[in-house]
Amino acid sequence: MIIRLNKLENNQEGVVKNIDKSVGLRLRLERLGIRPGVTLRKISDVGPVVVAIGNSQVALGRGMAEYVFVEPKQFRALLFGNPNVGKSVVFSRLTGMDVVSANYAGTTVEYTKGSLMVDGHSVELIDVPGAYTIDPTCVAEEVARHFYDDGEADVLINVVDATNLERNLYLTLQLLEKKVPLIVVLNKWDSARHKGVQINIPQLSKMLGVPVIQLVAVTGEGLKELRGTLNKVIQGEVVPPEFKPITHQERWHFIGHISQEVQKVVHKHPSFLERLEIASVRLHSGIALAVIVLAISFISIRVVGEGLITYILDPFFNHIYGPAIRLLIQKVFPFPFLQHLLLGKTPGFMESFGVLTTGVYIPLAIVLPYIVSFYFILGLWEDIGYLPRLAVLSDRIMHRLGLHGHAIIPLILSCGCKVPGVLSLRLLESQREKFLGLILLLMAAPCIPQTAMIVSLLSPFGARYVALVFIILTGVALINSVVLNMIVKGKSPEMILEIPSYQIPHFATLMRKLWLRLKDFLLNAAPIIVLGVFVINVLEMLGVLNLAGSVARPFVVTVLGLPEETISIILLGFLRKDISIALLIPLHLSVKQAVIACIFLVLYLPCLATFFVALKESSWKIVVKVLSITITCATVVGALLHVIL
Ligand SMILES: Nc1nc2c(ncn2[C@@H]2O[C@H](COP(=O)(O)OP(=O)(O)OP(=O)(O)O)[C@@H](O)[C@H]2O)c(=O)[nH]1
Ligand SMILES: [Mg+2]
Repeated sequence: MIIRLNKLENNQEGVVKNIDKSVGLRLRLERLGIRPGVTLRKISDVGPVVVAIGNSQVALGRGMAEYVFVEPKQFRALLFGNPNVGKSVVFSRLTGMDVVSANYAGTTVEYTKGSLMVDGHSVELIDVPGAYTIDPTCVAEEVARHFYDDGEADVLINVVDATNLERNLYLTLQLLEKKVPLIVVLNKWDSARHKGVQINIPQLSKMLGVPVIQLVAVTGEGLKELRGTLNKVIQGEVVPPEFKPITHQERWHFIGHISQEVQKVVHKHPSFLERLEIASVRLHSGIALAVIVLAISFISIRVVGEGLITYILDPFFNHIYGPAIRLLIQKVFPFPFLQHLLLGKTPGFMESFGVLTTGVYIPLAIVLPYIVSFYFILGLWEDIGYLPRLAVLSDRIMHRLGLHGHAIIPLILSCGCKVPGVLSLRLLESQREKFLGLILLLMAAPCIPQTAMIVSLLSPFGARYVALVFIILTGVALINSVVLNMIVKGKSPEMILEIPSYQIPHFATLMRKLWLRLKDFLLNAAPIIVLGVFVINVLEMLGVLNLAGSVARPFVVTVLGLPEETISIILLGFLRKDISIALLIPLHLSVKQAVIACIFLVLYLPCLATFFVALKESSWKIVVKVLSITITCATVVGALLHVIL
């Protein structure tokens, strides 16, 4: 946006773009330093407009200022802090934008930009990925370093975990060296109170030479003060810190001194949660708890998902939506071709393949209930802080697969959707681990829409067949990873992982996160399902599916023992794997064929979205390698099952 100079706010900076007046005026202004490309700050406009350029000030008549066009520079604030201190919650609170937060390090691996208004000034806020230091040791820290270096920040907001002052201050001291106004925010003040941690804020502020604020980001307590301080920085009332660079040793020394001076920890008896924290990472109690957690998750996902389908969605679709939509379409479009396209051939919601019947029913009545239940449970464990503990427990098994325990997080996320799963592979350090992690999550973890479809296809034959598919998938993925770990060169690094304290989840934050993930499904995935049903319908009407069938016949029919109609489904599965499994329903496969088809469709290729994310996160070479492995595995397993079952 380009505006006239006199329209710039006081104290706001702008870059001169153009001077639109006679050459004479332009030359005069240019001599005073006002020329295109120069950054100036407007100081006042009581009489003439006064601007500061570098160290000098220039006053120019209001009429003259009308002809100088500037692009206002947005005030830029960066949220820096260690992983898992609550930066994303602070970001959501300030900008009103929703970003995912969770109680483990590395939730944010990409930065997010948002904006907010502070007393009439527009501020751009960036949620920088968590970093322990600005000397990068992983991808997230490299992104943080990039923001530290680029010199565009007007203020740094350092979010600090108040329960962990010493460890967090290392980054704070590094940020102080940047000589950009800094606000230190002591977040999780509620947990600090609980744990008996007392911090003398005025003293800390004096020792660091910057404003320090206490905050409970999840409830918003202290947010007003943060905005107030931000406003002071905008008004130029907060000077950049004068802090001379010090060495690594000196930094730790200074931190020791600070915490001695400002922090007091009152001894409290270990709470129930603290005792649970210890039990969760010990061998026997840990495994017992993990079994309980997994059982609770599994049962609740199933009960909630099935409950929603049986008691709410199925009755709604069968008794209200179905009759209404059929009546409407038959009245409005009396053309058989269109009716076929929109409503399909048969009345059954799963078999008709009409855009408005099956196309709407699959995403909303079959997949959505499981998305709701899965992400609710996942969000709960995420916010309680259970996942890093599962990482500790699974470390030994994961080592057999060439990974360390932390890889359990991408794997669990992939059970919801592979896209965030692949993104969180950034948590892993070496290329080798990323490669092994990618293969493992592609093979072992069908996403929740796929799982929902497998359940709905196989449950009529009995729950044991659903279990069989998952046991085979897990077995194949494990064997494959063990073998790859032996073949692929290199060693995986040891695990260093921060384990956060358990905390009682904040219900509103939890629900916001659930809504964010549901919205993502409804806006991004559901329309593709509808589109997929449409494309399949058209291809079928044009006879393309039959043609494709005859080409791949020997492979599908002879090797996998599947009927010819599945060929087109396999070809289309790349678009959306969940509909590809739904497409099997009208074929009335035998139970053996259904099991083989499900396993083959899960294993052979990832869906299009996952494919592109994997490509972005790694390289062509790696993706091609990974896909050749998954296709080979799918074929071998399919063929073996055809012979064995
Ligand atoms: N008790 C308490 N919990 C908080 C507070 N602020 C954030 N949390 C929780 O702390 C956890 C981490 O929050 P995030 O916002 O994901 O942290 P982050 O700094 O963005 O973490 P990364 O993206 O991993 O660097 C979440 O479970 C939050 O609900 C707070 O003020 N009090
Ligand atoms: Mg974050």
